[in-house]
Amino acid sequence: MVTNLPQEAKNKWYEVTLTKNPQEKIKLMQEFLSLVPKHKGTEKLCRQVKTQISELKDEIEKKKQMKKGTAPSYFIEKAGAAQIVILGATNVGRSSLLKAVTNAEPEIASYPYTTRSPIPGMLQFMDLQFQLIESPPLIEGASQGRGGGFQILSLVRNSDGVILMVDLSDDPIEQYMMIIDELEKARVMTVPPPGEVEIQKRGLGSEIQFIWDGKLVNCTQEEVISLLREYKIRSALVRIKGDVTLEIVEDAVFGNAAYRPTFIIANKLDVEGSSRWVEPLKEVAKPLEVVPLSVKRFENLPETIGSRLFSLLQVKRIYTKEPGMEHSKIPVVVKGELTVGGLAKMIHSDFYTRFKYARIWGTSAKFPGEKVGLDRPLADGDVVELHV
Ligand SMILES: Nc1nc2c(ncn2[C@@H]2O[C@H](COP(=O)(O)OP(=O)(O)OP(=O)(O)O)[C@@H](O)[C@H]2O)c(=O)[nH]1
Ligand SMILES: [Mg+2]
Repeated sequence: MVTNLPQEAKNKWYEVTLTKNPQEKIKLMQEFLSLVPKHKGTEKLCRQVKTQISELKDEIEKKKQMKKGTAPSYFIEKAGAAQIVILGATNVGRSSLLKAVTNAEPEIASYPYTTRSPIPGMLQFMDLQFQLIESPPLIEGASQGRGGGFQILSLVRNSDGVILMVDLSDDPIEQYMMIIDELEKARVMTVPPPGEVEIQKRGLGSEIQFIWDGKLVNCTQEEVISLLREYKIRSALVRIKGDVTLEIVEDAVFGNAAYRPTFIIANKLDVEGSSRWVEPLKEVAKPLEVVPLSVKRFENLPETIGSRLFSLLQVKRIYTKEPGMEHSKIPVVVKGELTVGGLAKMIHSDFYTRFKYARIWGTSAKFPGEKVGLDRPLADGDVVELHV
């Protein structure tokens, strides 16, 4: 269901998108909210806009603090194949996990709120590394800024994935629901959306143009164009990925939600009575994977976490080689799909523009050294020799 906002509200949102000034934006967003009729169909939208208002207020506050030099920063430079945030309520064992699988030495204590700022560590898995970051504990109301919530949630937004950690000895379902709820309010999704829309606004004069990496579901191209017109979007590049409904298009007008691949570690399985929570938690958390374990007792933890992340993020290691030479020992590491053309672009634009052919070895090759073009998809472990 699209929200069916009155045209007045749609016009107001257009004004919101025109201004860059945060104070002005907040004022217009508040005016926008007052124009939105309150019912079930607009609930989610109102929540999202309220979160955006809170985030802007926080941004203004931080800028002030920055001038005074008192702003805490949670930003951590990315390293390794991916940056993963260990997220959870207090005392669930986040520091214990970080210490068990990385080189970091966080403080572990039986009392709550030990970790006050994010702590990074590197997890070695096969010939690559994942960067894990223990986040300070997440509390209810984080999406409204409680307990440093904005900083924690922006840490999550900037990451490539999440390990959501719960404590099996203390109602893990409640912990799980609280965290998912806060993430949702902050427009972070833990399961992939069926479709995505990217709206790139362009200068006046051009029309609405589509790029198709998917299809429209239950709506026509004309309906999409007329919905966008109602929001005064008349010239834009609109990329349709996956299965896109009119609702998803409208969502994109208000700023896209971010998808962060996630799996759950249900810790403290060693505590008596904990195992009774495992099945109910799995049921509630579907389709997220739940890994019940005890950080204290578990052996082979780096391997277990590493392999989970490897498949969750669809990591691929591609080894390049020059003719007549051994392949490189250090792989090019990517997440998601990659073609020979994509690899060439990654290495140097010259390899792409002057590309003649490539030879490949590994699972993607029909036979060792097969000659292929730019479109050939690559798999983990492939060796590629580019010819220009
Ligand atoms: N029984 C049991 N206790 C554990 C396990 N893992 C961690 N703990 C204990 O749980 C307590 C909290 O562990 P931490 O690793 O500090 O937890 P945290 O999530 O980092 O906590 P804060 O940073 O304070 O929010 C400590 O007393 C740990 O020894 C486990 O697998 N089993
Ligand atoms: Mg800790």
